Amino acid sequence: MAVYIALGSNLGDKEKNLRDALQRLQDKRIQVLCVSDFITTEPYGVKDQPPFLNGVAEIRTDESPLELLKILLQTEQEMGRKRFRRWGERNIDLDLLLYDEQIIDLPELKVPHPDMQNRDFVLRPLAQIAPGAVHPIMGKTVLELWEELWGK
Ligand code: PH2
Ligand code: MG
Ligand code: MG
Repeated sequence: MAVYIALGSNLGDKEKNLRDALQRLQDKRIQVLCVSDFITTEPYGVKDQPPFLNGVAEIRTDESPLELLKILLQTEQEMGRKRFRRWGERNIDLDLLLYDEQIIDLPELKVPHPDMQNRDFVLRPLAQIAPGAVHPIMGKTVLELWEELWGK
């Protein structure tokens, strides 16, 4: 079983925010198995905002995908996240990318993350720690998706 989450921050002490989030997840019985390098990335989508620090982590948990989503959102709230605008600046963002090879299509949760194949700031760190992880809808590995994004 392999579950991957994305971490991002572009407000405040970004590295501290990512590390704080990982610690808070561990305090909630979520085992952090592996963490990618943190990379500085240009804002994607909404461009008039500060650069991001991004990374991904492999975690292990007994929580269901929906329970895990709740924990991720709760952790963002605990850390005082404010929502200024969609795709805008935030001190912490925790997104569920892959949950084994499950496909979930609910209004509140889509897994795999519906835009992950278009995001270098997700695929690059994910390819570092899980190049062979499979995207269950596209039927491709993370490494293949990353190479395709770069071939575009
Ligand atoms: N998150 C977004 C929108 N744009 N750009 C970068 N570089 N990194 C992010 O984490 C990010 C983004 C919405 O979640
Ligand atoms: Mg996000
Ligand atoms: Mg999010």
